[in-house]
Amino acid sequence: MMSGKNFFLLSISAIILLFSQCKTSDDEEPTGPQTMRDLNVPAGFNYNTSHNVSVKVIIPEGVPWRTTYVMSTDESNTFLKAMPTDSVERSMESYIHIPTYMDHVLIRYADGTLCETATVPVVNGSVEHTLTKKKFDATSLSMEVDTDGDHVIDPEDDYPNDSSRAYNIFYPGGENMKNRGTNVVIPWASYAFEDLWPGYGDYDFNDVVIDFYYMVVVCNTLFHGQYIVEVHPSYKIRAIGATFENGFGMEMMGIPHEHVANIQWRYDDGSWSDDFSSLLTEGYVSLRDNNVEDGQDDAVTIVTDNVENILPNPGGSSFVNTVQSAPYEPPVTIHLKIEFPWENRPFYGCSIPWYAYPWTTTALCYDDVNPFIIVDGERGKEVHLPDFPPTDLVNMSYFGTQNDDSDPATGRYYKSVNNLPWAIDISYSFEYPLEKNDIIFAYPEFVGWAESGGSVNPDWYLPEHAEESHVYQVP
Ligand SMILES: [Ca+2]
Ligand SMILES: [Ca+2]
Ligand SMILES: [Ca+2]
Ligand SMILES: [Ca+2]
Repeated sequence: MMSGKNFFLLSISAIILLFSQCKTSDDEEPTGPQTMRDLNVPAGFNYNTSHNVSVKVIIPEGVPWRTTYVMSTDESNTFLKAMPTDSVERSMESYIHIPTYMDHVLIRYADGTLCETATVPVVNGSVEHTLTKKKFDATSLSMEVDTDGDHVIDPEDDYPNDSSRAYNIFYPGGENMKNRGTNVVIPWASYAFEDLWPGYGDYDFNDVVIDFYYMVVVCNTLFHGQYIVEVHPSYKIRAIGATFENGFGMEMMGIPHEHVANIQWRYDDGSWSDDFSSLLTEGYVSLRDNNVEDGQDDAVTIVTDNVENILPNPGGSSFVNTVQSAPYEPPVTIHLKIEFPWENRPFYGCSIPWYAYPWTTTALCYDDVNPFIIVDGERGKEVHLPDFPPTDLVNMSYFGTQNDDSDPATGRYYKSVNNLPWAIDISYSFEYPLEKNDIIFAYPEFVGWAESGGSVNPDWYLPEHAEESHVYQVP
């Protein structure tokens, strides 16, 4: 039987043991990064969650020229629609812009009755496939009508009565091949900004959260590629976790401002308008006649000069949709239509936008889209995605100050000395972190992704990888 004294000593030992165990687990905790600022990110990493992938498809002998579709393997998304580009090699060559985690795509020719539909791997940034001919009834093919004569048969033509338009092509992806009617489902992607640049912020990446998709209207040629007729960016302002009043704009890099004929905008339920005065109320943005921003060589559109005018503070709080207990404000979408000047003349089977001549879908691509915020009403203070250059109106004196380690001479922009960004482009409408919740706690897989330069956890931002207690939940 245990004496009172022994029991006392045993209890003390147990308490000491318990205490030392607690101490051990306390000691172990700080081994991981405690903030985003602790990360060691390779210098060349650009935080891309998506990338360009070249596509080459060989079409068998005896198969008529039809549209090739490149889709996600579950067929929920269409990344490309294109007619053949080489009659001798019988090939269709183009590119797609897809999430880096996507390792296979689906290739379908026409409606799938002429060639076998195939799942094809993405290897080293390219997709190559030789189609296999199916047995088909040639007499039924002669029934296919091309009403507008642009070489795209009516069932494949998004504009069957318009020879100057053939397809709507979407990033991050459009709905399935029947691309008309009211059942259009378009996925969104997200831009997320930190607004204390050139100083570090708290890396909750919710100071401005804007979802987006881009629709490009192309005209089709047979064997001469695709030409851009219009660009339709759509921006959904979801959250403002900031006290600053920030603007938002987008530069089309390399497109001279005079190559844009006009820009119009509308809300979801509104009609197209030339008048930007209700979006630009702060007095620091001036527009040219074609609604691009004045003072810029390239075509720059300012969507709003103060996101808070579009998505007001509910109940006077300075944060919108980043504090779970605060009232929810439904996101507001602004659609833009950027038109290129026209010269209506037949060219390889369609009418080509004149200035848009060089702007094939390979010449103007996703990598030329340069979104940015304008910080707190100061036109010269912009925050861009890492390694994207500022516009002509930026105040260059901020670069290299505080935590910014930009080097304009080498094209290094908006990165800190340990290569942290102030903005990220996520190829999915992500559940952004709650106010003042560091993204490395909201998305623990972000750490390995960033520190490996993107080679592991490429889908860190999908909802199944979110820590629910650290992300904002739409009520
Ligand atoms: Ca047609
Ligand atoms: Ca057409
Ligand atoms: Ca922040
Ligand atoms: Ca914030």
